[in-house]
Parts: sequence; structure tokens; C-alpha cells
Amino acid sequence: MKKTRLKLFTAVLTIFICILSCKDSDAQKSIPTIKKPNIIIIYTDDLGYGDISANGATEIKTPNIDVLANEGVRFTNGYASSATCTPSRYALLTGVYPWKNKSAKILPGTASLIIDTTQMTIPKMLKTKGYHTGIVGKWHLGLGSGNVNWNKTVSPGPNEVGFDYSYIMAATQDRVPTVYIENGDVVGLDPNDPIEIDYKKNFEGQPNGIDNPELLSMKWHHGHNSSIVNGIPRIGFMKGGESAKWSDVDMADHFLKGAQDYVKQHKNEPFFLYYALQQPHVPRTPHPRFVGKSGMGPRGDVILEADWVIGEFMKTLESEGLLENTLIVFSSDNGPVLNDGYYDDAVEKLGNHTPAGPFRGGKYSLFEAGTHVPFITYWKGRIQPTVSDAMVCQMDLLSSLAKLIDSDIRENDSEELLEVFLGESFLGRDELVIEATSRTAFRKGDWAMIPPYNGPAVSKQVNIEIGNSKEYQLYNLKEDAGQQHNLATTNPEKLAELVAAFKAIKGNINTKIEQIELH
Ligand code: NG6
Ligand code: CA
Repeated sequence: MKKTRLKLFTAVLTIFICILSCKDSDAQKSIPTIKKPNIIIIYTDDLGYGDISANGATEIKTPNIDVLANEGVRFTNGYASSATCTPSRYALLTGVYPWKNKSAKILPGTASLIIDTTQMTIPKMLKTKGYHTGIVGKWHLGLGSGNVNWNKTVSPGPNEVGFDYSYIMAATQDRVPTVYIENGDVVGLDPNDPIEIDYKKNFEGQPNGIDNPELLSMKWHHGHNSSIVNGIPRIGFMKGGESAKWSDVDMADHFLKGAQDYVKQHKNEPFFLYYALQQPHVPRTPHPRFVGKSGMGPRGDVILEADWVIGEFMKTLESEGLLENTLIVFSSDNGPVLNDGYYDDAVEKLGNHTPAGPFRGGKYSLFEAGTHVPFITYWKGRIQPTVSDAMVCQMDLLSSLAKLIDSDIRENDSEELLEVFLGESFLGRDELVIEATSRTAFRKGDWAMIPPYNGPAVSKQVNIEIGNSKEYQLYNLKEDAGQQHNLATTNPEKLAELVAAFKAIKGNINTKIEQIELH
């Protein structure tokens, strides 16, 4: 009797152990160890679609960017949300159309933060899944909440909208304050030489670009005639902060080091880095190593410099063993401009180079070149080399990256296109509203529609066709990438279709100009 009981007990125990162990191995099968990929956005400033050799440039070589393009997904229909910086960056980080925020316009260095601190952002979304988040480079989304005191910790700023670490320039290289700011504090500031900033009037006794041409190493063409820093006249007046002022020619090396240090410090945890380069925005100040190297003047030289820093940064990712577990997104905040306010030979030495590639217009324009920018995704061993014609927008990254890391967070304007970004699908967006200096236009399928706008057809200052016309404009981009043939009158059905779809998205939000112009 005892023996039978023992046998029965042993049998039950064996079955029990088996069930347990079977369950265990099943569990191992269904939950693979998920290693969260690092995410890096490399964002250039004013780089045109045609400024990289991977997109067809022949007069300039960008071998390091080309590696990303040729070994990743090279998008031929990749868009910034706007033809200027602040709105594009706003949309990139929030996944929200910039024309929904009245403050998303080119900002002075004294502007308040334009991202509401309760707004979802890419870094905030990533933090919900344990990411460490950092920004190194250009910010230009405003700081503080009015009357910033640059001599105290400046807040709110990037650290209040999702970044654990920030090392930034406040606005642009041509705007004061010309200092770096780390987690809200001006780097290298001497408290006995406090910084004062004013965008309206100069401080008594301070030189400026108009009255002191003898102090200038770079001449201004339009705007850019306020305070002089390092021989370069800027936008806005600045006094004090001598020890904190940046060196323009070292800026690329400086941000590179910041980006390298960041990834080295955070390589053992999932991280997100927004690496926002300053090139080729004005003032173009290549390090002496690059001066004269492009034969195109400073604009070409700083593109070579930008390409070089990207190569160095990639070497760091490789030597730290991070490449196979890192998704890299490369793009530009808006299209190209040659003379953006300084005499720097960008026009004179352009030669046969075509910064806008096949597109019409440039920075500030509703024509394609304003927003149709270089766009690349790269992930060694995960993304196959692909050329994708799918339409994607930087605004789509928020929802798509959320999907990548298993987050449910989505924004309405931000389409979830993860498979497209990974080169596994070619079904991109169907529609997109683009913005340029408070005007908007529309892309749908192969078509582009620009509503009528008053104003000059060509901006005299920058000599760019900005898209204004008294008539509707309609282009078939598949057949006419250069937007030479306005089909608005010959194809009224298509025009009506696009106008209706455009109005359905834009509704009554911030449509003051269109209410006058659109019937
Ligand atoms: C414009 C500046 C231009 C550039 C631009 C911002 C003048 C006349 N022009 O107002 O030089 O700084 O703002 O560029 O001041 S962006 O890429 O940051 O949008
Ligand atoms: Ca820009």
C-alpha cells in the first residue's frame, strides 16, 4: 500500500515538474530578451536635398552621409514639416503640425519656450520606457517664460520637455546669446561679467555691425548688423559674458565631442540622442581644417565639415559596439539657402552645384525645395539598403518610434510608419500639409497644391521663389518634380480634390491668410 502511494506520488511529482519546466521553456520562447534600440536623430540646419552626393550631388562629396544613405533607407520623398527651423523642430519633437501653434515661427534668442511642458514629445515618450534622453546642438524652440535671466539657471527649456541632458545653443549661430547652455546654465560664465541681451536696442558704448565695419571679419548683407561677436555681426544685442562666448570655428568639433561623450556615458542603457548640427546655416564658419576644401566657399566647406563630424561620430558608435543596436535618422530642418544675410561667396562660388536637387525654391518656400529634404534611416544589420519613394515626414517619427519601443503613445498628426522607416513597407503618407513663413500648402499622392497668396513671388533678400501667386498652383510631382507646369486650370477636378482634402485637415485653425485667399 505504502509502495503504491509512493509510486503515485512520484508520478504526480514528475508530471508536475514536467508541466513547470515545459511552461518555462514556452515562456522563454514567447518572450525573447528585448534589447531596446538606441535612437539617434542627426539633424542638419538648412541642408538641401541636393547637397549630399547620395542624392545626386556631383560637385561636392559627402562620403559619410552617403554611407548612411546607401546602407540604410534613402527616402526620395522625405519632408520637414516647415521651410524654416523653429516650426520644423517643433513638429519633429511633438509630432504636431507646427501651424497649430501660433508661436512656432522663427524665434529670437529671447523667446519663451514654445513647447507646452504638458505636451508629449519624443524624449518624453521614450522616457516612459526607460530611455535616457539627451540633446546636443541647436535648440531654437525658446527658453524660459519671458525675460530670461541668463545669469541664473534658464528654465523651462529642453530639460522640462523630456530631455534628461541638454547641451545647446539657444537659438541660431547668427543670434545672441552666443554661448552654450548645459542643463539650463550658461557654460563658462563669469558671475562678475553678467550677460545682458536685448533684441531691440544696443547697450550704451557697445559696437555694432552698422557703425563699426572696421571690427568685422564677415560682412552682413541683410539683417545681422547688431552685436559683433568674434568679428561676426549677429542678430540681437549682447553685453557681457565674455568668458562664455563660443568659438565659431570650433563649434562643430565642440558639438561632436558633446555627442560622443553622451553616447559613451549612456551606452549601457537605452538612450536617445538628438544631435542637432549647426551647419550649413549662417554664419558659415568652417574650422581652418576645412577652409577652401570644397572650392565652393564657406557653405561648401561647412558641408564637408558636417559630413566629417558625422563620420567621426559613426566611428565612436562603432568602437563602442553600439551600431547594431542603434537606429539613426538623418535629415534637415528645411531646404537650402545661399545668401541668408552675409557676404560669404555662397552665390559667387556655387558653380554647377544644385543644393535643392531637382526641386524649385529653397528655404522659406512653399515650393518643394523648402521642405523636401534629405531623409535617411540607418540601422546596421537591421535595415537593408533601400531606396524608398514613400512619402514620410519628420512629424511621423513620434508615433513610429513609439511603435518601435512598444509604447501606445500616438499623436494624431504623426502617422505611425515604422515599417516604412525600417524599409519594410513602401506605404507612406498619402497627404501632408507643409508650412513656410506662416503660409501652408498641400501634398497628396503625386500632387502638390499651393493656394493663392499675396506677396512677392521671389524674396528679394534671399533670391528664392517662395511660392506666392495670385492663382492656385497645382503640380504633378511625378512628372514635374521641378514644378514648372501649373495644371490648376487644365485639371480643375484634381485641384478641387486637393483643395477639399486640404481644407478638411486645416479646418479653421490659423487660416487667416487662406480665409482671405481661399474661396
Ligand atoms: C532669418 C534670418 C536668417 C536666419 C533665419 C532663421 C535675417 C534677415 N534673416 O530671419 O539669417 O537666421 O531667420 O533660420 O535676419 S532658421 O533656419 O533658423 O529658420
Ligand atoms: Ca534651418
